Amino acid sequence: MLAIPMTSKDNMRTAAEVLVDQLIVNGVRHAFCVPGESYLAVLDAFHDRDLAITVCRHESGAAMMAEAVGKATGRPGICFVTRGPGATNASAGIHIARQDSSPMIMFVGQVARHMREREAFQELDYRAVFGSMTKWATEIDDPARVPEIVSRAFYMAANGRPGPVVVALPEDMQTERVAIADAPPYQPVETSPGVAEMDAFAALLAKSERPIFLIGGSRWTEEGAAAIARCAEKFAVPVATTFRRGHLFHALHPNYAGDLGIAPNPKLAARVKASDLVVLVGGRLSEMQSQGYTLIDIPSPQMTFVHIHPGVEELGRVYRPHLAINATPTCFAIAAAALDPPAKPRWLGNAKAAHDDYLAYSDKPTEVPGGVNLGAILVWLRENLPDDAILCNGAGNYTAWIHRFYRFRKFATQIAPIAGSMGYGVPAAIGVKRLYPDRTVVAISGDGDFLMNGQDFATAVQFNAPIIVIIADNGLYGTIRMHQEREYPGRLSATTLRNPDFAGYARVFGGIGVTVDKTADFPAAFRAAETSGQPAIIHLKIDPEAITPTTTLAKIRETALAHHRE
Ligand SMILES: Cc1ncc(C[n+]2csc(CCOP(=O)(O)OP(=O)(O)O)c2C)c(N)n1
Ligand SMILES: [Mg+2]
Repeated sequence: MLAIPMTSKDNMRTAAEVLVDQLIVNGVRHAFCVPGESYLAVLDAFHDRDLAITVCRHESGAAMMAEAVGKATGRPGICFVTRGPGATNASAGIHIARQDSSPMIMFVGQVARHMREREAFQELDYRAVFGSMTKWATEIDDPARVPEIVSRAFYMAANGRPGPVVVALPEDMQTERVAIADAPPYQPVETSPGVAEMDAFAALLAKSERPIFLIGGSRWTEEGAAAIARCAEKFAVPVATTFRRGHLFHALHPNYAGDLGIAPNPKLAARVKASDLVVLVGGRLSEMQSQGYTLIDIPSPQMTFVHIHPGVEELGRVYRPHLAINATPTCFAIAAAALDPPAKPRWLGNAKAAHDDYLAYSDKPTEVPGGVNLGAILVWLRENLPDDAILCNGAGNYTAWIHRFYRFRKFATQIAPIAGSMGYGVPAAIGVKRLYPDRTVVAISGDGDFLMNGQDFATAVQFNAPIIVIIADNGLYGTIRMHQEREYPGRLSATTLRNPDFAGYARVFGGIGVTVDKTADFPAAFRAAETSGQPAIIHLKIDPEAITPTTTLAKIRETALAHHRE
C-alpha cells in the first residue's frame, strides 16, 4: 500500500495535494519542472511527498526530459510548467511526444478562474493552443474532479497510440480544499489480435516469397521485443527497425536487416521495395521511414501490406492495408511468435542476405576529411559501451553516423527524436539518467543542436547526473548547409556558426570538459569522462567538409553546379 499523506486534521487536502497524490498513486516517482508563481500550491505539495523533482533551466528541456521518460518506460512522463511563456517554451517537447507517440502529461499553471478570458497576465487558452498537438488538452475547474481528470490523463496519454496530454490548473483551484478519495492507478490497456486476424496473417505469410518485417512506433516492451525476435527466427524473416527505433531489435541478431530511416542502406531500401509482403509492426511509415513516401505506393501498396498498430485511427490512414490489425506490437509479437511456420518457406536465405548487407554497410567507418572520424568513434562506442548503455541525440547530419555505425542491442537504449527536433539529446539523457543512475547515458549532439538546450547541462551538474555529452562540432548547421549546397550551390546563407569552447563551457558549469581533435584521442577522453563520475562534455572538432559518411560539401556543390550548367 502506498502511504498517502493527508495534510489536515479533517482529511481535507488542497487540490494541489490531491493532484500530486494522484501522480504517486499512478506510480510516478520523477517529475521535471521549471517553477512558476502560477502553481505555487503544487510546488508546496511536492515538498513533503515522495517524488524526485528535477528543476530545469528551460521548459523545453523539462518537457523533453518528461517525453524521454515516457519513451523509455511506456508510462507517462510528467512535467510541470508555468502559464504563457512556460507552456509555449515547452511546446517542442509536446510536439515530439505527439510525433513519436510517447506518453506524457504536462501540467500548466493557469490564471485564477475569475480572471479567465480577460487576457490576464500570461493567460492562454490551453485547449486552443495545444488542441492540435495533443491527444487531450483540458483544464480542471473543480478540485473534486482532480482524481477523475488525472486518471483520464494517464489513460489518454498511454493508451492506443500514446501521446501528450496537457492539463491546465487554475491558480485559485489549486488551493481549494476538498475531501475526495484518490482514484486507483491507471492500467495500460493492451489490445490483442483476434484468432481470425492471426489466421489471415499466417495465410498471407505462407503465400509470400519475399516477406520483410518493419518494426517501429511505441507500445513495445522488452517482452514484445523478445517475441518479435523469436518470431523472426521461427519464420526466418528479415527485420528492419524504422527511423530511430533501432533498440527494438538486437543489431547482431542474424535476422537484422538494418535501420530504415534517413538515407538508409540503399540495399535495404531496395529490399523493402522488392518484397512481396511488408509487415509493419507498430510504426506509421511516415515521411522519413518511407523515403519521402516513395517506398510504398499510396493509397494502394504495390506489395501485400499488413499493418499492426495500437491506434485504430492509424490503420488505413495513409496506406490501405491488405490486412489491418489493431493491436499493441507487444501482443501481436507474442501471438505471431506462437504461430507455426510454413514447412519450407520460399524465402529461406533472405534473412541472412539482409543481415550480411547490414553488417557490410555498418562494419567499417568510411574515410572522411579531417582529424576526427565520427564513424570510428561510433565504432569504438559500440565495441566499448555496455549493452544497456543509452544513447540519446537530437537532429543534424551527425546522427547519420549513429544510425549507420552504432549497434543497439537492448530494448529502450535508443532515445532519439523521431520528430527530428534539435536540442533533444541533452535533456533526454538527463531524464533517463535520473531514472537509471547506474547506467551509462550518452548524449550525442551537433554544435547547433547542443546549444538549443545546452543550458540544462547545469541541471545535470546540479542533480549529479553524470551524462556524457559528445558534441560533433563542424561549425555549421550542417544539415541545412548540405541542402543549401544541393539546391543553391555556393550561395551560403545563415548556416555558418561561430562556436564557443564547449569543453570550457562544461568546466564553468561545474562538469568535465575535454577537446578532441584526433580520433585516436577519443577513447582516453571518454574514459576520463566516465571515471570522473561527473557530467562531461567531449568536444569533437569535426571538419565541416565531412558532411555525411559518404560525401563532402565540396562534392555536393560540384555536382549541383554541374547540374545547373546542364
Ligand atoms: C528545433 C529545430 N530547429 C531547426 C531544425 C532544422 N534543422 C535540422 S538539422 C539542422 C542543423 C543541425 O546542426 P548541428 O546540430 O550542428 O548538426 P550538423 O547537421 O551540423 O551535424 C537544423 C537547423 C530542426 N530540425 N529542429
Ligand atoms: Mg553542426
